[in-house]
Amino acid sequence: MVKPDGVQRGLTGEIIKRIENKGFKIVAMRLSVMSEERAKKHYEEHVGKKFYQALVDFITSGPSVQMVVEGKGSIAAMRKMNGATNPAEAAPGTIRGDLGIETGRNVVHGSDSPESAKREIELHFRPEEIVAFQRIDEAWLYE
Ligand code: DAT
Ligand code: MG
Repeated sequence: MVKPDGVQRGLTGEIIKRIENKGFKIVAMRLSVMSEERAKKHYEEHVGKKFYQALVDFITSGPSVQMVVEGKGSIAAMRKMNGATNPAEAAPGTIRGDLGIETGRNVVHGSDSPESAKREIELHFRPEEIVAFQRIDEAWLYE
């Protein structure tokens, strides 16, 4: 997901470009302002933490771009491409390392495991919104 700071800063295209250039496939995508109810479900693992309410307020503060990214190893690879949670500690070359400054404005979200990816995909998309298609370059991406 491109978070509201990323959308407001005009970084959506840059982030999509990195995903596409890597060779991954965006099989579902939507721009929307996340409802409070959905945001609370999205971040339910953080209930009770001191930053939880600020996180929910931030993620619902404007449009974000939710995506389903498909490809071999895509969950772990997207986490690496996103970089460390705190942009100050994120390596150069990562989205957060290149494009962010503070933890509470770290530009992107990525699912952290197959289980959370499944949960988050089901939270944000209906099955019919996920589109199966082949990239024309797949023979050159996979051996
Ligand atoms: P990540 O987004 O890298 O998966 P996370 O799941 O631990 O990180 O936390 C979710 C978001 O919550 C994170 O992107 C930014 C915010 N956050 C995490 N730790 C924080 C902290 N110590 N202070 C403020 N915001 C924090
Ligand atoms: Mg997380």
